[in-house]
Amino acid sequence: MSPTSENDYLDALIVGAGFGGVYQLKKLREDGYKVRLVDSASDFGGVWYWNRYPGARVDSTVPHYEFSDPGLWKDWSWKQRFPGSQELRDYFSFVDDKWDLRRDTEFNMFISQAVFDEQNNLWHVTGSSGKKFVARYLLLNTGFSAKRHIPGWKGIDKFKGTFIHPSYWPKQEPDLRGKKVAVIGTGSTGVQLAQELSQTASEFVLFQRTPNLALPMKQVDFRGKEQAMPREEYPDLFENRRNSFGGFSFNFIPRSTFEDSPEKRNETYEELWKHGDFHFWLATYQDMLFTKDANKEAYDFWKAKVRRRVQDPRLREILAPETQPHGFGCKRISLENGYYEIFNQPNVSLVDVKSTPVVEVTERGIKTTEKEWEFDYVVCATGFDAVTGGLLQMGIQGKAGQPLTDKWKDGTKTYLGMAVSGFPNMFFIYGPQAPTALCNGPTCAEYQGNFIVGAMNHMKKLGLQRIEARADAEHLWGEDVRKFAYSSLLPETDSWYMGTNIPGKVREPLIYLGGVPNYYSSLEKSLKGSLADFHQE
Ligand code: N01
Repeated sequence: MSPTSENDYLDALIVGAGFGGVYQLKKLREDGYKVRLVDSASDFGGVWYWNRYPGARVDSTVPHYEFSDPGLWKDWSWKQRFPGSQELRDYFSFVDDKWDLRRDTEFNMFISQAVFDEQNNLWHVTGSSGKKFVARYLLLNTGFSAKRHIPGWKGIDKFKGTFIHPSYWPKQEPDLRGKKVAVIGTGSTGVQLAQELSQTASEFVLFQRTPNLALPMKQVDFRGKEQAMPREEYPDLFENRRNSFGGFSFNFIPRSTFEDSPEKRNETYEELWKHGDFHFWLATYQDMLFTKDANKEAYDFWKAKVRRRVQDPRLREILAPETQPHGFGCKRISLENGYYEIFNQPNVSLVDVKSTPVVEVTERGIKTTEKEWEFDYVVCATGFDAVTGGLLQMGIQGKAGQPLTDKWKDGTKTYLGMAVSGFPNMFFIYGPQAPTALCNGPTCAEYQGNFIVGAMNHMKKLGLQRIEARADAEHLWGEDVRKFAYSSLLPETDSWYMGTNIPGKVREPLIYLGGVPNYYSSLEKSLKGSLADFHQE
């Protein structure tokens, strides 16, 4: 491959126009780099561009879920404590105006190939329509849910109604009044959809394989000038994120569950419950995710709360079983608003697909081992090839033409959850082996984005052109990821955290569970140590 002309050359090509991508575009331009941002969507927002299904909303509170730049938050007010997806798209539009992003962005551009040119230390990247880019750095900000998952049921193409994955929800809202609607899947998406669609469809059927141990969201609508907290407290909140396990302003209680008396423990649980948000998950006793007895105690409290909200004893047992179905909080926690009450409505049915699995999709609907259900709409909320799928679908080839799919065929290997040995000048954020989806999008975007910008500045200062994670550093990072994961209860539960939601995918901990403080200090240590954990040329 030949070097490129001055005109075509980019210091960095950024892929993905969500929180990560727009942050890097801003920071790198400020530091004088020639940068281009591309996205397969037709506007900013990343996951919020795609997630426009009824009820889609974030499950982190603001101001946790926004950038820490005072130039933004001083002029932005939210309508709700947990904003909906339209409000998040409005926020991106506001950020675009403030940071002047659009002039360096190309939309409707899916990256289908990226090949590293070892001779010139450049990435040659191909986008849809054959467009070529040549960049020193390839910065992947494709998020953890860029690749949809639809199970391979036969007959999907025969269905006469509408069969849709929720992240392709049409911009023109379909009218579901008087319609028979199914949702398959009870992850965060399925729960949010069920709450909404059960209110409009004439018949609504939810297909559940595993109960979602969802927590009350406790949404708040802000009135007048009201916001989640006074703006003068924002800087402290942003500063403190790095001190909390999940990157929030709250942290685990520094006590174990059974150190408290049953009365005191109940009082504590009630307080956490009342607060809503992720408090019953990430602000609870420090041993809840690590010790079986502690975990069961939390489940029993949850179960008692939920069971009394469901009238039908049969449904109660499917939704909140007497026997704990899996580790509490070991699948990604979802936040609900009236989810359990919908099962008391006459137009709502719940199908337990563990006891009556889906056999096929038919012309008229869904056939389970028990019966054929008829629908006008089937919404397939079966999730994503999460965390790694988005990265692996881009045709990335590193040194000696090695495909990333080949490098990761027996398991994911990264350094700091951001770089891969054999793939120089390539960084990604919000991917595997980082605190992804534990620590939220904007927080990771800033911490990981600052690291990338710091690394690029370091290279520029030394006049170097190639940076690559060392294989030994990568190996040790993998060990650390596994050490933290296996000290917790999470690996015992099937979930996308472990890659088990995709048939054939390697079962492995995909998320760094050392917590944000440990992760943050690893990034700091690497930068302060002049990136000695990377080969530099
Ligand atoms: O996907 P999921 P999601 N037959 O993988 C079921 C974030 N998010 O889109 O649990 C029948 O969680 C599957 O069943 P099981 C958030 O981080 C955030 O809901 O594997 N069912 C499960 O119930 C979240 O965790 C927000 O047994 C099948 C469901 O489909 C992540 O995105 C909103 C099946 C998939 O759940 C992904 O959430 C939305 C089959 N063959 C998403 N295959 C907020 O901010 C799968 N399922 C609130």
